[in-house]
Amino acid sequence: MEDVVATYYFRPQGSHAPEEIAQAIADEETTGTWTDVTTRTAYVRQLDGEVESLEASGNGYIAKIRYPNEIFEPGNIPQYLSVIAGNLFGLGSLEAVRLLDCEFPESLTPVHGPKFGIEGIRHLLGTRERPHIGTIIKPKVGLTPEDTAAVAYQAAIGGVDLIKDDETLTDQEFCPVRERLPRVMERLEEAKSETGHEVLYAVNITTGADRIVELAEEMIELGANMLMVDVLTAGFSALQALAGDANIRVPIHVHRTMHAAMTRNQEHGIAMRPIARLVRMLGGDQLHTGAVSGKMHHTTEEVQDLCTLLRGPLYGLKPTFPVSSGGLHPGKVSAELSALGRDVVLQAGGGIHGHPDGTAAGVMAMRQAVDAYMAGIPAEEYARDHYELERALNKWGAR
Ligand code: CAP
Ligand code: MG
Repeated sequence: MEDVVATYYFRPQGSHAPEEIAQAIADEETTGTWTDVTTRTAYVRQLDGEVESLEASGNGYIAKIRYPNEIFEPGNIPQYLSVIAGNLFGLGSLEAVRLLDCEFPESLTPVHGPKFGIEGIRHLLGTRERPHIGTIIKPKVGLTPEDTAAVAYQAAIGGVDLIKDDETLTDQEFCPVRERLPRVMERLEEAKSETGHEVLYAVNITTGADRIVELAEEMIELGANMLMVDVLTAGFSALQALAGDANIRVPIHVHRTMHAAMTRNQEHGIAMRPIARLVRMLGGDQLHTGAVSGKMHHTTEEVQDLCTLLRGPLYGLKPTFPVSSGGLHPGKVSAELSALGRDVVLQAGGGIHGHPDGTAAGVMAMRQAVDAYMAGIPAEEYARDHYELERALNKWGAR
């Protein structure tokens, strides 16, 4: 059976030789420890990790480590992570180490993947190829269920495809989810009777592992047409349980809050790439990838690479819809689409609700910016006869 190959960047501590360090990672994550032990018998050594390649890179080195297939329990993602992203990060002989990627063979790839994926979501909304527009209810927290629903209604009549809770809004006293959800769905139905458009509302069900599936099923009973989960704070197992549940037949929007604690430092931590790979394997229908022109720290290449990973071939799994988000507004649409292509969700919170003429106008301005891009017309030129876009560009600029 094919093995698992993990790629690490590392910088040795002091005078440790890179070969020694790479082997120390391989040993620590398979059959070794800091010293030799008499109990590491010949048959156990068949499970040794192996340094497949090692080369100098920047201030450090890049090593590919091959982990035998047999040390992974098929489908047990927490255990996978305990191997590929476990004790190695604490080794004193390392000054810094970053997990850059990890490729799992098909035998270790949980079968489900996204239930809907890009085509499935496009089918739900009746869109063929244009980018989707998403918004996040803002302010992040504090609105009552009624006011949340009113904001959702405004976004829906403006032409949005997706509305989501923000990553910190769940089931607080000021906005109980069992009151918020039905009110939002009611207002979306009202908007649909006026526009004819379906709108997805990703209700944030991030909660403890002991209740998340039950809560998800209850939300679907209450009319939810999409779920949202903060995958790093809830845990990969939460996503695996939701996506693997046959009773959950709505798309899952995956937020990645807390990722920057691991992904931001280019020398130490876990790159977004292995996280994105796991989210797609585990069934995330949409995943935040960052924005090439937004407020968060990203490089264009990094975001493009994530989109390629999420949309490209992976053991026949459906593609995950990349979500470009974080500081976006209509003036940034062209930069995002030029870099990421059309199979992307452009998601804006402040860039929609901060429009001078309100939420609906903000969505219209985003849609007009997308239409301009699709027609090959510069946004500033298109704005001359598209009022909402003109007002947005006047406020935030055209890039
Ligand atoms: C964006 C957002 C998203 C970020 C997350 C926020 O709001 O709702 O959580 O996009 O970052 O709370 O900042 P704005 P990332 O549109 O108002 O910036 O997508 O990089 O995970
Ligand atoms: Mg947010």
